[in-house]
Amino acid sequence: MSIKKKLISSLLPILMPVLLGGCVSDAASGAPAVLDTEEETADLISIGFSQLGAESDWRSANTQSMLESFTEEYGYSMIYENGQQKQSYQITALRSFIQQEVDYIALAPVTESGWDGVLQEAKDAGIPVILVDRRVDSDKSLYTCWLGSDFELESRKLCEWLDSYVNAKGMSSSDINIIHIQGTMGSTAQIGRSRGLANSAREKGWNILGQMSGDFTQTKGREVTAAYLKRFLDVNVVYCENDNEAIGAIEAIEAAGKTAGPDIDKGDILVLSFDGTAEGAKELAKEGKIAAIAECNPLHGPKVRALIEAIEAGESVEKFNYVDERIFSSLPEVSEVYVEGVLYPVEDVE
Ligand code: GZL
Ligand code: ZN
Repeated sequence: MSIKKKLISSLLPILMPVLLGGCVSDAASGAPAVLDTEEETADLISIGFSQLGAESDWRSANTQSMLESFTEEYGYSMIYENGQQKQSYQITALRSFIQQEVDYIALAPVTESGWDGVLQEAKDAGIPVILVDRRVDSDKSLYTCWLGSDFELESRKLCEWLDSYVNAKGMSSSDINIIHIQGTMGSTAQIGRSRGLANSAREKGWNILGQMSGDFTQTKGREVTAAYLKRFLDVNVVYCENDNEAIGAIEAIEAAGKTAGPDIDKGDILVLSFDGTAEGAKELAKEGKIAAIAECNPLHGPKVRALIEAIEAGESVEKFNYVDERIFSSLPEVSEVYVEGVLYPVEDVE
């Protein structure tokens, strides 16, 4: 129940008798009257959740985590809307939540720009907005807080892994020829994972032969990789911005008669990925067809609920809240990566 509703409902039992001309305490004994109000039917907190789509295994896990974290037994009623990766659908969903006077809005925005108007409407309606997973470029005053990943850190971990692996294989950075399959353009995950690769490639001296969006899907990941393999015969690394693109890329590599594998010094193509959610991708990583995965943790539900509970309790919450994430590989050459002064162990694929 929102703070507003809680206040009214807590005052009601006291005000009601007065309002009805009764008195708050029993005149004879002076003891406070035991108001026989109905057993307080726990008034559920309503939350509208605008999810951006269902494009990937990560997204499905994220949706599942949110839905199972906001059930009646936790005291919530959730309205879930799938935006099908269209911002206009998400904005329509937010407007319907505002119309229904939900207590909270959770928004996983497909891309960062274009939210100022509807976020202002939510603010004017007094409905706190919690951003989940990706961010918006709107003014920070238009949302209560955000929970998600440090996408550029995910990328730096994977790039440090690649740098160590190339050295372990006795190759030089100038031998590295990367095709870069980007995520949904303009999404926070794509922005961070692309910036991380661009900075690392420049610092290490890798070659990026081409980059194009695979929209975080297997189909487009396969199509873009197939097109690039026709154009560039010396590709030896495919950097995919999520598991589903990596699965598609490996299909394209094998369809082209090449090998996705660890022996980059013997003509294999090394595939790198993000998420570590899709079972298929974890299997491929166990086989070494995906060389390393930077984990992207989709299980935001319990953390979003904890944020709302803190807000309900009148506590202040951090504006930006990060989830912890690991790096996985089944290849033995690299046991840890060092990024901005922090050591991250490379964990075996689960
Ligand atoms: C990252 C998330 C990305 C995943 C993709 O937090 O926004 O979107 O990495 C998903 O799998 O489609
Ligand atoms: Zn992440």
